[in-house]
Amino acid sequence: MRQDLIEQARGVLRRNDRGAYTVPTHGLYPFQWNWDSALSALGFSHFDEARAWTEIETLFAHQWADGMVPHIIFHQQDDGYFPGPDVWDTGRPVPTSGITQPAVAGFAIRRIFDRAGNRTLAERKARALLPRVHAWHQWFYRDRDPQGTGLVAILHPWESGRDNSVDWDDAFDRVPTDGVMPFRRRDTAHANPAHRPTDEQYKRYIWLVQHFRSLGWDNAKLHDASPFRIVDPGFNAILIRSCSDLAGLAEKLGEMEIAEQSRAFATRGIAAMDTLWNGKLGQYACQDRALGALIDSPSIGGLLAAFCAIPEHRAQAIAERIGKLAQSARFLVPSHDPEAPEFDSLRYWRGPVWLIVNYMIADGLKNAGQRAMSERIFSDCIRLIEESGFAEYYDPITAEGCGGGDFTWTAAMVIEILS
Ligand code: 9YW
Repeated sequence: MRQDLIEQARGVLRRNDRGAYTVPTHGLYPFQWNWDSALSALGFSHFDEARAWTEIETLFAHQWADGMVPHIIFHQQDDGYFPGPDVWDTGRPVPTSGITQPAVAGFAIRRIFDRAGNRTLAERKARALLPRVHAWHQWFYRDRDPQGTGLVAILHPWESGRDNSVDWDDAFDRVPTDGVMPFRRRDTAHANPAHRPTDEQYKRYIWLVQHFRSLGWDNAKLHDASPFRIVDPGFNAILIRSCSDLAGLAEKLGEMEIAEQSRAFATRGIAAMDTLWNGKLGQYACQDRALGALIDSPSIGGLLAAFCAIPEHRAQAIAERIGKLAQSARFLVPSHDPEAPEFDSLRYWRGPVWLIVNYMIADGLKNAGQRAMSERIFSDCIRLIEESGFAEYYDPITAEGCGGGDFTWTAAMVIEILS
């Protein structure tokens, strides 16, 4: 059974492999996505280490001069996705988007390095990637935390990877829609519109893209010029974890300057995370940086905080909080609290379960000694696969598979969990 699932998952990765990068799924997402690639590399690393390194190398081959690593790389022409390269208009030789995504690459290369069978290859690849990943982290703390708070802001919901989370609703109301060019969505031709973000949200996504484009994609300007500036605990936890993993890797490779600076980012970040603790919700929560206030939204972003080394009592509180969610969700971890009025079991990031986020939460809880909850989450991932295959995401109550099928990072997580 277990070997069977691993074989099936490998098949998904092979089918979505375009040679030097993988697409998240055929049709809906025909390009390379940033955090998809880094997490998918974990899956490849169990049966083809060279291919795993290539996945991340291709991503970093498209890093911008300022250190930013874009969220989409448009390797080839495909009209099946909106917004395409013409809308972004970032002026890159191989077109890319102009925003970023969660910084999982540092974590991924450390994990692939640590367990690599081919040590010579791993050392060569890691040594070459190390300064590039570090430059991305430096970019984050320079351009997305200009006040030096220790925490970075996202400027677009797509950066979080949790496109239509309830977390953004209030802040999104302040994003205008006037002057948005007329457009035709493509996602709703591939997936059920009732499971996707709304047209109103899409107008605001595009308004922000047009606004940043009008500023010449100059990252030194975008932070202060964006009406949407959110400090997401999940996003920051991923960056912090990657900084501390990169510090360990740099030490092993004798790159002491990178090690020291990465360690300093992580230490400062972990201390600052506590400003996002929302006692009322019993979990971390987003902060609206434009208003300077915490957002009362019980989403998975606040639980993903467990991916970095938060204090033990906080990790325990997160495990308890997830235990409460299990009273109304059959499958952990719903992306929004099922008891909250905005919960929608099928609509993308407003309720469904995503295996990649589950994996990161469970990994963090395991490190924090919360073994029982960690194992429960890992086993729910496999139960979902057994019931509904390799979907993009799942209804936490019925286990229905939603969005795109044959999904790369879902398959990668199965290999990672079962291997
Ligand atoms: C979109 C590819 C991406 C993920 C994101 C997810 C979705 C793309 O798909 O966004 O156009 O909505 O929200 O996290 O990287 O799998």
